[in-house]
Amino acid sequence: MAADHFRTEHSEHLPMHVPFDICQSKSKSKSGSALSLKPSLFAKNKEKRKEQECFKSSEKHILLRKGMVLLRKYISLSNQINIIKKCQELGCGPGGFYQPVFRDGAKLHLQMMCLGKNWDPEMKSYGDRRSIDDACPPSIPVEFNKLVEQAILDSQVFIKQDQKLSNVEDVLPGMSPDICIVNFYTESGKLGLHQDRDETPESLKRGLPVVSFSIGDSAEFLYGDNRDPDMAHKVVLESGDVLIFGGEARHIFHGVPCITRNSAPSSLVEESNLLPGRLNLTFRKY
Ligand SMILES: O=C(O)CCC(=O)C(=O)O
Repeated sequence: MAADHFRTEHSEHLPMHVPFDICQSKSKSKSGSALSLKPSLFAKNKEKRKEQECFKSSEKHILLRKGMVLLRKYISLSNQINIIKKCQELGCGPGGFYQPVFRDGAKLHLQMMCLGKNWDPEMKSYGDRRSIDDACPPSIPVEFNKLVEQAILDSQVFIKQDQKLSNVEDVLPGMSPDICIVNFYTESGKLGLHQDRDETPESLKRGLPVVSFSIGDSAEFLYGDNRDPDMAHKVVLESGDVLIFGGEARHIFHGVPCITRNSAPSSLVEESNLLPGRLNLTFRKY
């Protein structure tokens, strides 16, 4: 991520680093001061019907542009819950979630945690430890990597069939990630348009894809060829969606202008206790 376009909020105080828990505590959710109420059977059935209709009426895989694929509802509910639980556990431990603050007091409008390698938003570079507390980033869980690799393979099969291509690796190369940035957006979270360009020159030159998981509330996702949001295309990313951009699309400008309140599947919220907001994991190869 290139950092200078994210800073929009100023504070005179230096932040204290307290671990951020992406899930509501169980006692709270049971005690009536819950942030989300248990969905009714009617609401649950409505959600299921909506999901089925969505699969019937629209394509599950969408080619947004050359090298850019959206796999709708790709991550199963149980895998989404497992990902939330793992991110909660890692996020509350050493190297867990924090809100990045720049030297001038500007803040990112999200909570961030790095896996594999630390990405420093101020320096726009990767390293082994982060400056706020010298913590090493946790490793990427093996099951996350497996899902990423499978999503790329499925996208390649889709592109091959859709575009009648013989060498799909030229359009969307394979990738085994060694870094992941996990973002948690509260309902007011956002991220300005930027390019992901801090990986190694080789990784960028080869167009090794960025793979992004969306879990929780939906988000508007903007993408385009420059930093101007008015020129950008928009797609809504929903819980369970996987977005992949590699090859020619690796250098697109992209960002998240807003989160849609109360749009997470109620069964996901009920079973995971995820706070209102959106969990996003973006995987790359350093
Ligand atoms: O939240 C998203 O969908 C995008 C995240 C992103 O652009 C990044 O981490 O570089």
